[in-house]
Amino acid sequence: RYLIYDVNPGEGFNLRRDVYLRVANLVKFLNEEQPWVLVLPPWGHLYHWQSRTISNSQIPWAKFFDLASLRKLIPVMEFTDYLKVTGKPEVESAIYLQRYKEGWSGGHWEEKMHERECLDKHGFVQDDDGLWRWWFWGYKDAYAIDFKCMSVQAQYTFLKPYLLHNTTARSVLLLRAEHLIHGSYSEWSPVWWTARRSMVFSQKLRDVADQFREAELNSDDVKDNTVLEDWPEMKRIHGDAIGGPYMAVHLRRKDFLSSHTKDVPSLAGAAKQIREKLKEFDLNAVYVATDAPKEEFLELQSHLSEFKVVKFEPTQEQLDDYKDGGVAIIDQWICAHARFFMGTGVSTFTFRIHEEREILGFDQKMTFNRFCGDNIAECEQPTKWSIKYE
Ligand SMILES: Nc1nc2c(ncn2[C@@H]2O[C@H](COP(=O)(O)OP(=O)(O)OP(=O)(O)O)[C@@H](O)[C@H]2O)c(=O)[nH]1
Ligand SMILES: *[C@@H]1O[C@H](CO)[C@@H](O)[C@H](O)[C@H]1NC(C)=O
Repeated sequence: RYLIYDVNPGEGFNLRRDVYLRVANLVKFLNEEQPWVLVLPPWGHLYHWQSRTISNSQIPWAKFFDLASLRKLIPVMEFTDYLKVTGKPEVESAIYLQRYKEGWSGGHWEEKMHERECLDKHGFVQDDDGLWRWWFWGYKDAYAIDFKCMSVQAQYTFLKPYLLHNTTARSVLLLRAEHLIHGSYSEWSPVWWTARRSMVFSQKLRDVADQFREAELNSDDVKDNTVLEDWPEMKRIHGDAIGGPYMAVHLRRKDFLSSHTKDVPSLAGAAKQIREKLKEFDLNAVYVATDAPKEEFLELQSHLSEFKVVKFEPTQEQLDDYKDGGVAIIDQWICAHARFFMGTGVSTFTFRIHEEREILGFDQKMTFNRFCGDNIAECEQPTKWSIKYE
């Protein structure tokens, strides 16, 4: 049987990666009883998909992740392969997950799910033949035979008996999968980490990032003790990884400048915090991952003129090939290999780097650090280990 899923169009790349873990683990638990395959939803900028070319919006997972590694956790296939294998652009049952209209009754949280009237704009429309049409990531022929809305308040494991016993559909599409929470299998659980470890970046993107590390930052895995092994075999303890002779930062700007003023310093403030750490660890190079426009990067560089300050700048050709997601992954991979890392509080992008460094085996003191806003007295260090839930 096939489980397909989708996430709220408003969610960013890095939160979507966390939703993958929930659905992947659901499929892992389903496979204890019955063979299920997880069908991977094509990547794309869902908000803007109409203004983009189809080839730009239907990005396969293999562009970003190593499918052989994902498959060491559960069987996965791309949506295009699902269409080929099943021979028709059909999903038997589409289930749109939603909240309960009445909220939490009595402030008491319990796991539950019930078929209910639809509360949100879901985009499913029944055609003259009774088939449910939806945008299906731009695969316009696709349809669902059955569609329903389901109020749900549960961790993902709660869907297992439902999928096994309440529905006989061979293919089930779960919409708004971010409604399912990790619950007891959150990031303190080995179940969470095992799935997280399987999300290895694609070889190609890792190679690009590794070449940059070598050419610009004098960093290579053997010297740095960061050789990546097959993830199920890989055993590291904190402090095993040394990292390259550079510091890396994730400096989240753009919307965070107004929405998280306590977490984001001015560029001069950021430079001051970077300088202190470079001196503390006797390093002279810093890698900058940021969503800031070029002028801001240049300004940061000018505040740190006595040091080497670099970032990965894709050529237009590289950007067309790797896409925004690939460039973000290259940034994350380079940050994950630095001797010392400083991120931005509450950014999911930073959390993903923390996790990568945990997997590689860095001392936690070298990972859980963050920028403090200018003149902010209480700026918690080490940064809290926290994942943003729906
Ligand atoms: N390449 C690159 N992109 C970044 C960086 N920081 C943020 N972004 C982009 O900014 C956007 C916001 O972050 P997302 O990846 O969507 O994740 P999110 O869940 O919205 O994360 P936060 O908003 O940071 O909590 C995405 O398009 C990122 O790719 C960075 O350092 N490098
Ligand atoms: C699933 O089936 C069980 C047993 O028949 C029933 O009690 C339950 O309400 C069903 N769940 C949903 C969400 O329909």
